[in-house]
Amino acid sequence: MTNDVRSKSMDPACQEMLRACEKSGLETAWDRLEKQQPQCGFGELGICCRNCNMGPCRIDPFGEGASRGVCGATADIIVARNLLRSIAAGAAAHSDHGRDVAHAFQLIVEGKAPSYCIKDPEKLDRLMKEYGLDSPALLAAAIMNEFGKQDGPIQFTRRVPPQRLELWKKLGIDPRGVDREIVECMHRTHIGVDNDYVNLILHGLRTSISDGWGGSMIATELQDVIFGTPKPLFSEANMGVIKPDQVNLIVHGHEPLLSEMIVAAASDPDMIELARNEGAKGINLAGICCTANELLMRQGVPMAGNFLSQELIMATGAVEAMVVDVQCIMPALGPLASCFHTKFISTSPKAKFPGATHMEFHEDTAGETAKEIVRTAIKNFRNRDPSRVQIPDIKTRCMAGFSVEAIVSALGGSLDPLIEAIKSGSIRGIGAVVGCNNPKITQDFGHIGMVRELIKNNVLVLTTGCNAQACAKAGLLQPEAAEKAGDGLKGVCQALGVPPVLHMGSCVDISRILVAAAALANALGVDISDLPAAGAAPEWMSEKAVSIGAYVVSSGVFTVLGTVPPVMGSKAVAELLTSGAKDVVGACFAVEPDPVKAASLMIEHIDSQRRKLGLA
Ligand code: CUV
Ligand code: SF4
Repeated sequence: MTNDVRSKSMDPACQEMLRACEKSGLETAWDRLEKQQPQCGFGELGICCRNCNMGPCRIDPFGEGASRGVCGATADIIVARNLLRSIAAGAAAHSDHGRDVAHAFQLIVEGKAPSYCIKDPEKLDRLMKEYGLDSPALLAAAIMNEFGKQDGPIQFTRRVPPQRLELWKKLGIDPRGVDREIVECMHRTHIGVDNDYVNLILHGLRTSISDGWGGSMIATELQDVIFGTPKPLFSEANMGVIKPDQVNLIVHGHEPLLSEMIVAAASDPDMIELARNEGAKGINLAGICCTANELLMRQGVPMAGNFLSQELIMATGAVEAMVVDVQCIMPALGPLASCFHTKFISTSPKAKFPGATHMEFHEDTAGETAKEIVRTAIKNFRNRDPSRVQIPDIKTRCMAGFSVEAIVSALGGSLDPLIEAIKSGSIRGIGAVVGCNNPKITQDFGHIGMVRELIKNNVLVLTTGCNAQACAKAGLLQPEAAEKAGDGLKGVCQALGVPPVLHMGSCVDISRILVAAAALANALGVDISDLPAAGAAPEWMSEKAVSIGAYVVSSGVFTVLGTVPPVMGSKAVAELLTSGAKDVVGACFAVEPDPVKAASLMIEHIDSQRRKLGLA
């Protein structure tokens, strides 16, 4: 059985909890994945279609049965349409998050969201200048307007190097507002509309760009304005951050609009007093998934774990409340919470769950709701059954907070020292490693295997999302991890006192990586596709990751995927994504589940880019 647990997760805390769950008969994602075996082959290949009621249709991958759906759609069409719908859903998730932040920003500016304030007025000024506007109210209106912009362009796309913008325009993929692009995805994939796989995929790229350089970037920028631009700080990661003698409040999901208010409420002296009266030593807050990343980056709140840790964290029996908003929250948490005293609290009108208590969150009453939630957690402390508590005593120190602004200031005010280090070869290139956990891959194994290999080979790693949390748990976000890097990278990190893996935030903060890439390319006078850089999502699972992959490649960055996307049922589409795209957008995808081999692909690419730039 021990072996079995090791094949599920490489995180020792998760392994301990997996054993505990097995013992007490609690079901987890890994058990459910097993019960799904064998998974549908048509689905895996992307060749089933339910887009109209003449179907569902499926294409025989062996070429013996049906080669067309009832309407005549081929595997190429079906695969491309399915891919487009995934991009639409992923872009929608990120950008709806961005919209919520923009809406909150507008309310703050209008004085209608009294619980919030503007923590980074300098960034606000920079954004106003970028938009050519002279008041926060006008900026708020202009940004709200970006989402539904009918004719484009969206302002932040103008941050790309001129070559890239020309290319996008030439290809017709310089996007309009993300809402329009997403609607068009749904229209084009309706029966009998767009049936040209290249045309479909080009629109997918356009949609993804409106996410990466639009909705997601708006989320990041305005979150910085409201909650502050991250600066380097230290914290801790893994389940050992859960405290046996305190009220443990776990925030999970994505939008800091909610979680920042909970941070404030949990540090309110009245609340702490209340917790003491209930017999607890204090209130302990920790995060899961991107909410954890957001709170770590700006507040130093510890991270309890990443995506696949969520059930295991609840299974410690020490969680008074798990508070969630949107995205990556398993509906399995409802039934699991009922096995413990844990209150599972949903907060978004967009996301309700069976077994959850719904405490709806609105910007104008945010502070009050947050206090109510914290109070609920505190009152639940007495219901904890100490005999059922098991907290793995495992946690790791980590450094985070590397916004582009923080990186520039760590470098002494400009990107020049980084460019010099890249030119001299002490830093071979940049690897952006991001994305989820997926129980099809041993938890964190894809992330850690790849990142270790990259830094060993002097590739500076930029990280976000669940990869960042995997790295944090494995100790790779400590300055001391420089020891594990090649000599060149080690020297740079030690001189600056930073880790070889820089935590840049949540999934929407991949926009920070885009901004950094654009700034580097602009400084060198080249396109992003000329940089010695590569991206990867070793354990991706969500549709958001599909949109991310698409906008990263559209921006010119070669990207390796660790789990196979459902496109293999069409040779033409798979070929376009893994090679043809290179001639179109100057970058393509590769699929490589072995993390070390995948890292080699990235390093090979970085080396060939260096040669093209005339660097040794
Ligand atoms: Ni948004 S999208 S599992 S929490 S990175 Fe983590 Fe990050 Fe994937 Fe979800
Ligand atoms: Fe079948 Fe075509 Fe309808 Fe899809 S759109 S379900 S392939 S008939």
